[in-house]
Formats: sequence, structure tokens, C-alpha cells
Amino acid sequence: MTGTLITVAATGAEADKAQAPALPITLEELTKTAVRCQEAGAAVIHVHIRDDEARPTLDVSRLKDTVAALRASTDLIIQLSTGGAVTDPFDARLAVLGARPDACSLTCGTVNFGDDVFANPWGFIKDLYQLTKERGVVPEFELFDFGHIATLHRLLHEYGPPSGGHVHCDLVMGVPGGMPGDAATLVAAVRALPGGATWSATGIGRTTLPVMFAALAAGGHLRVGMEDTLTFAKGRPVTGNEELVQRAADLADLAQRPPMTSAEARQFLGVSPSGRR
Ligand code: KMH
Ligand code: ZN
Repeated sequence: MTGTLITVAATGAEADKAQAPALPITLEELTKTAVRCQEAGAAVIHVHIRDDEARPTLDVSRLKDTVAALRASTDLIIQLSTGGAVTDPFDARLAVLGARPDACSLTCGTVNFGDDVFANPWGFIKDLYQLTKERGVVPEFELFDFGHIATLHRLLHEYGPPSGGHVHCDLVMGVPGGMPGDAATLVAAVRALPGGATWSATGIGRTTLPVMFAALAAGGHLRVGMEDTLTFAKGRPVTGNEELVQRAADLADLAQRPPMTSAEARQFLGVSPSGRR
């Protein structure tokens, strides 16, 4: 059994800074968060950025600055979101790879997303996948529902293995419109994954804890962070991403699968050695 890969999804595109003051939205807030999360046990940071008005943006020059700042201050694997916000056009989502991250998210299908639709048609998925291979960016396959797993099989069958050679997935559970965040669904989803794939899981909102316990019990890895939950316990807002990472790291220790270091995670995921200077 390996250690536990812990990813922090620190910001997301949906939460409002006014309602969640601990949400990191400036570059300074994000780098401070990243340092603290690495100390607490994270090995990967899943990154969404905001503009000067705190709105989500995919501006490539800002993304480049973000990648450089995170590389200068941490050893974390930098995984840029190509999902962005539900309003982002496909060309802007493809252009994210121009910021030269270590890794990126790649969602394997369209899903209802609360009152919105998170659109990921086949044509976009295959174009993004081919671009990750051309640019040497390691994709993490985001799976919000069972149909996304079928599309992942098709993608690998038609276009071959990803950059880095290893398939790692993230089950994003409990999104209103996606698969529910419970143990039975997690086990069924894991059974349907391609042979040899590894996986993390995250549960949105109140499904955070059931999904985390189920993932550890089933031998998976963990994603946590303020993109996915703003509440640490009933009635108690999250005070910072690091406390979510610390809780995941404590549970991983308890499960006798301690958090992977970034160096271990690079080897595990097939990400090339740190670009830190
Ligand atoms: N913000 C969601 C619409 C990703 O980062 O790749 C999509 C999302 C997935 O967060
Ligand atoms: Zn995201």
C-alpha cells in the first residue's frame, strides 16, 4: 500500500470572498496558503485564480505569474484547472496549458452543476487531451459521474496513455447534478475505472467526510480544500485551507498511509522533477 496523495483545491471558481474571507484569491494569499498546505501534508495544488475584482479568470499571463510564484515558494505539483468557471469558453480553457504547469485537470464529460451546466463535450475533451500530450502536461481525469468513466475509457482507447504514462483520476462527488458522495457510489465508481489507474476522491460540501473516510478505506487518495467545502464542521466555517489538509493528513496517518511528499508524488504521477530554482 502506498502513502496518501493529498491535493489541495484552494480557491475554485464559485466561492465568494465576501462569504468566505479565508478564501485565497490574491497571488500573495495563494502562495502563503500553498506554503502552509505543503507543511500540513499536501503534495499537489489544484489552482484557479481570480482577477483584481475577485472574479474567476483564465488570463494566461496571470496564470504564468502564478505558476512561477508557486514554483519559487513550494515544491508542490502545480495542477492548473482547465475547467475554469462554467462561463469560460473552450478556447480559453485550452489556452491554460500555455502557462506551462506540471499538471492540469481534464474533466471527462458534461454535468449539471447546480443551476448551471459544466460543459465538456467529446470534441473539447479529445482536443485538450491531445494538447496535454503535445505539451508534456500530466492530466488528472476529473470524473463527476459514471458516464465520464466511459468517456475516459474511450479517450485512452483512441488516443493512448497520457503524458507521464500513468492514469490518475479524481472522483468529484456530491455536486448537485453529479454522482452522490457516499461509500457505495465510490466503490462502484472505482470498480469501473481503467485497469492500473489510481484515484483520489473529494466530496463537495457535507459529503466531504463520508467521501474522505470511504476513499481511505478503499485505498484511494484525497483531495480537500475550499473549492470543495467552506464548512469544517456543522456551523463552523473553514478558517484556511491548511486545516482541511491537516485533517486529511491526520486521517491518512491514522490509516497508516501517511501523506506523500511532493517528490514521492511526482514519481507516483509521472510528473517530471520540480521546476523550483
Ligand atoms: N469550476 C467548475 C465549473 C476543474 O477545475 O477542472 C469546474 C472545475 C473543474 O472546477
Ligand atoms: Zn477546479
